[in-house]
Amino acid sequence: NLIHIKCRSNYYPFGGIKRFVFPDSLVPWNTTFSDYNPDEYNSPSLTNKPWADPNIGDPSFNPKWNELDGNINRVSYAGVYFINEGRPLNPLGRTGLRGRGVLGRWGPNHAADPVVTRWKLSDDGRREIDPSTNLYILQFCAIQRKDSGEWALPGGMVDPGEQVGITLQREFLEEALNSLESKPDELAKKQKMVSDFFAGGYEIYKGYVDDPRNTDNAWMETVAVNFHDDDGTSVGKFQLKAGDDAKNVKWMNIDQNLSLYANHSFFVQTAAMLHGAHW
Ligand code: RP5
Ligand code: MG
Ligand code: MG
Repeated sequence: NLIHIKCRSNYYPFGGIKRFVFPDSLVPWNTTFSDYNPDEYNSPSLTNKPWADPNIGDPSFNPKWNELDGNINRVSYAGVYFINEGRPLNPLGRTGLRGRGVLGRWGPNHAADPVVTRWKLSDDGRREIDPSTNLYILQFCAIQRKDSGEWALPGGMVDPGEQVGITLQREFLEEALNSLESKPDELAKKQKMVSDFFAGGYEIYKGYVDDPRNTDNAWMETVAVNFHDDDGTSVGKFQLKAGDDAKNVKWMNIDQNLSLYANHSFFVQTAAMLHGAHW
């Protein structure tokens, strides 16, 4: 079972905010922790953003927690979350910070992560084997995030009413193929390739993400889907180009030394297991 760690580091990644730091044993809400007194942070940059909720207490804000609220999905993959003093409570427990931080939604913020894989090939076109495990080496398409500089999956938020399958394609196009800055003919080619390739996919994770932006009242959730180019003839040979919230993109070898954003290493490990690859 997941225990959140990345959202309990000393500093919140934005706004120079310090989290309340405490031991793992005090993470669950049902453990008594009378000295727990974290700060509250609600990023001012969220005010009047069409994709963000109003503040709690705003008379125009009447969210339907744990439900599909119009076209905004406030249902958690982690099950029913509790509401305390009008605020949703992080299903994994305390994070050391109240408020919603920089996240747009109170409660669950839904994302989708494409885990796009291919085999590592040597110069003569043969699959490379790792000598320590004798297994083929899998590679995944990794982006470097502009916000934290960490390497990550090219994922992003599900827009209200958007099908997750569409989010997966859109985010891959934006972050790994720079679709937002492609010329129309180039864009059409990329979209066609991605929609053909993303027709098959295998869901490897659905649930809470241990994202550094999480707070006591707002958190990330995702659906991670593996799309595998077994013979390297489709996306595997396509020219990658970073775009939108990614500053770099590359094919990264998968093994247990990976250090990725949030709990993305776990998603990538699951893909390696699925294909019987080296880890
Ligand atoms: C992570 O944040 C998700 O797993 C996904 O990769 C990402 C979505 O947020 P943005 O990339 O849009 O910031 O929690
Ligand atoms: Mg994005
Ligand atoms: Mg993103």
